[in-house]
Amino acid sequence: MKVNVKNHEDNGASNFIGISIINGDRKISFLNYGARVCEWIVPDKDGKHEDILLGHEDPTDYLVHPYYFGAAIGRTAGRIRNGEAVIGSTPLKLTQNDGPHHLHGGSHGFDTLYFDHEIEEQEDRVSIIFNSTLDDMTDGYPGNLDIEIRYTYTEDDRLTIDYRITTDQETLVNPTNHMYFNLNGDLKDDILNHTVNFGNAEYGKVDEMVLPLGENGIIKSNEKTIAFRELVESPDPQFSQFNGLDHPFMMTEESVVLSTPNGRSIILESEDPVVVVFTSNDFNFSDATGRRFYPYCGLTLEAQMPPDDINMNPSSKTILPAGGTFAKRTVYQFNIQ
Ligand code: FUC
Repeated sequence: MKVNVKNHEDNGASNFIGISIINGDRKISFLNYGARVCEWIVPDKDGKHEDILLGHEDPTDYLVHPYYFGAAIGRTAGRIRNGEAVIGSTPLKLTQNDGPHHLHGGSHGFDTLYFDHEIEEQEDRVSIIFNSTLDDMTDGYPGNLDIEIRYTYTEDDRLTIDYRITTDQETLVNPTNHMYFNLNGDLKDDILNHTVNFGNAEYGKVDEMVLPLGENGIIKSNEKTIAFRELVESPDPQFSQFNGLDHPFMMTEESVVLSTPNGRSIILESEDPVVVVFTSNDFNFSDATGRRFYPYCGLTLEAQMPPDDINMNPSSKTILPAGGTFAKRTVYQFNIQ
């Protein structure tokens, strides 16, 4: 395996550093800004190599498009109702960056940080270790935070994400990753031809601003694998309200399998209780290099604790005590079938 590091200083984008891992004819690329996964080039069953992630060639695009492409998300993924939460007896007032609500850690979330990086190379694997910090009360969260996000890519095309977060004061932590997959490759078709196996396909119902209602729904399907077309075009008001998905699905097994007719699949392995699936329902824009992003051009598989857990669950595990360390692992395994 080989590693290439590209400093984008030469084109005026002074703070951007791109890192690519080359695994034979496969390649995965990262960016220090937001500790992002930007590109993942893999073959299909006919040996055609294409990118299965949504990303931008010009890193300055990540500054202007608000969709968190490939980014690390934190301190807390998803929305917190009205930006309000109480930990212990301390009321928090978090940045309201999504109407009245708090979304994906606020305006200075992990996606906006320029991470330092280290590279560890071994024979069958490469790790990129991104480190950054957030100051006490940034976006209203107590605690100076140390953030380490370690991506490890192994020869068998397995991307492991290890999160390690420490705080000096009691705070909230619920990180995830916001890669958008399109296994058709190079965005050439939408994700409606993808299928997913969520186990029993129980999901959390949400209101019109994507806040949890505290009730679950079950997707009734004759097949164990559900077609995205069936979900996105469903007359169920839960899905028709967004013309697609923006919902937490319960992890009933330890993995979720995403597949396409071209043989590519991704298996998400996680110990988190939910995976949030967003199907880019409202996308309609082009980036600096003219790449066009359209409705259903990608979907996320965001492994995490439930959104707004702090307000929904009296024993929420999203509270990290002073001096505590949060650690979790999420794995995305690429396969060809
Ligand atoms: C997902 C969704 C949000 C938002 C964002 C870009 O995580 O839950 O609704 O649109 O991505």
